[in-house]
Amino acid sequence: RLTPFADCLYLDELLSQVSDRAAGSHKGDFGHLLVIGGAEGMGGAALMAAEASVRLGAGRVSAATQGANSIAFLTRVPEVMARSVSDVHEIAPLLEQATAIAIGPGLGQTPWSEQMFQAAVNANKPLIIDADGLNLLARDSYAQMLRSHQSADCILTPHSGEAARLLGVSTADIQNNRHQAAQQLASKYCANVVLKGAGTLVITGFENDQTVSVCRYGNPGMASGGMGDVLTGVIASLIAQGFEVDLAVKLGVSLHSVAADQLANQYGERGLLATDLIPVIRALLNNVD
Ligand code: NPW
Ligand code: AMP
Ligand code: MG
Repeated sequence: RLTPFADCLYLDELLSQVSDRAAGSHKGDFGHLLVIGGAEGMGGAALMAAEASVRLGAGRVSAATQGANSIAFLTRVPEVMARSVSDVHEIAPLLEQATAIAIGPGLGQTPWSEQMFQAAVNANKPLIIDADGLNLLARDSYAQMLRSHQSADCILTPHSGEAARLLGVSTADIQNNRHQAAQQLASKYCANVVLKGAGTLVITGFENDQTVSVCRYGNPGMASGGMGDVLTGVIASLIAQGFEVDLAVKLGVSLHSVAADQLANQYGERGLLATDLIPVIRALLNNVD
């Protein structure tokens, strides 16, 4: 059910808040994102998030992944500094240099994933949690850890299945009352929330500064694997490079869905790939037709 009293997101209005880069800018001005994910068999998810983030303008992007996945990063997107990390000691220097962290795409729920999650939360930097990061967060001990260690901005990007696990209800319960579910997530985790799906709901800020928005862009062509992983990379990139969280989240959600609409108009909905969106999102952000 769509929410009748949420503000609609308008891409043009959000883009009007984006300033040009100063002529003398250097990469250090646009942050350093660390993407953590890619357990065996799901390296593509972390790769898509990292590729989207480097294409959206983060000054530097590092990726912490598992096993042989790092070779795929080097061949597909050498701009990303990818490294296989096996424990908290190896990820510590990567966390130290990051200006924002995205954790979850293809992370898995293994002892390795748990170590990565704990280290990311303890770093206390702007943190985007998606996919298996959310599945870990559904455990009480991790929810408690987030509440006690995270004072920097936190953004949760669940689909309805992930939201159901976080709130301990069924997916149908979430779908039947998406607005209430998003509100509950925001208050339970003291986080900004993107409740994905047709009519994505976005809750940003707290108490009197809180806004609730709905994204009317997007289409069922987006119901394909990897779409959410690209969205994570887009939002994380904008945050890492210094956009205010409120703008980064709303703009990221809108850019992602408008790009999907443009591609669906051109080629149809079936067969839309998550990575197809990346150059279109880039052009939209840069205001290039
Ligand atoms: P159903 O089936 O309809 O009853 P999972 P995942 C529900 C990685 N990936 N509206 C759905 O319910 C991710 O990053 C890797 C309503 C089902 O039960 C994660 O780390 C890829 N319900 C990992 O895989 C590409 C919805 O949720 C469940 C819903 C697992 O993530 C793919 C499915 O969710 C993937 O991104 C909606 N909009 N969406 C790669 N190339 O490496 C979902 N559900 O079990 O959390 O599985 O989302 O695939
Ligand atoms: P994920 O399930 O994590 O891969 O994320 C899927 C992405 O595609 C989210 O941004 C959803 O909002 C979007 N999406 C999936 N299905 C639809 C749909 N039917 N209409 C609009 N957006 C959708
Ligand atoms: Mg996902």
